[in-house]
Order: sequence, then C-alpha cells, then structure tokens
Amino acid sequence: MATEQELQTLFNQLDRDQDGKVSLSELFLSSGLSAVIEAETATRSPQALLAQYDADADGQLTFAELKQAVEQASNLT
Ligand SMILES: [Ca+2]
Ligand SMILES: [Ca+2]
Repeated sequence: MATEQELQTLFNQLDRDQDGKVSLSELFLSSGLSAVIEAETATRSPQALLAQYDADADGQLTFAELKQAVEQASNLT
C-alpha cells in the first residue's frame, strides 16, 4: 500500500531524465524501485506493468497512469 505522496516520490526517483514519464529503460535502471511498483500494481515485470497500464500506449508511464494502476490494484491509500 502507498499514499499518493509516496507514489509521487517514487515516480520522481524513477523518472531520471525528469520528462514527466517513466520509460521501460528507466524502470530497468532502478530495479529496486521497480520492484516496489510491481508489488503495488500486482504486476511481475516492467514489461507487464507497461502492457497493462500504459493507457495511451506511448511506451511510457505518466504519474496519472501509475496512480491509476495502483488504484486498480486496490493499493492506493
Ligand atoms: Ca523519464
Ligand atoms: Ca503512457
């Protein structure tokens, strides 16, 4: 479980180039943080996370997409 604020912090750490989106390679660069996201979204890999929750299919997750993913997994507190 995570709060929106915790998710935002996590998202900012994952978004290394600070373009407001987390790409697959950014997920792979921070495997520890990705593991937390995977737990919160009930997915098993960065690819699965993107396949399931990249709503606009641009290959990257925005904070809104991430938040929705965690909400859908009922892990947003
Ligand atoms: Ca980025
Ligand atoms: Ca997207």
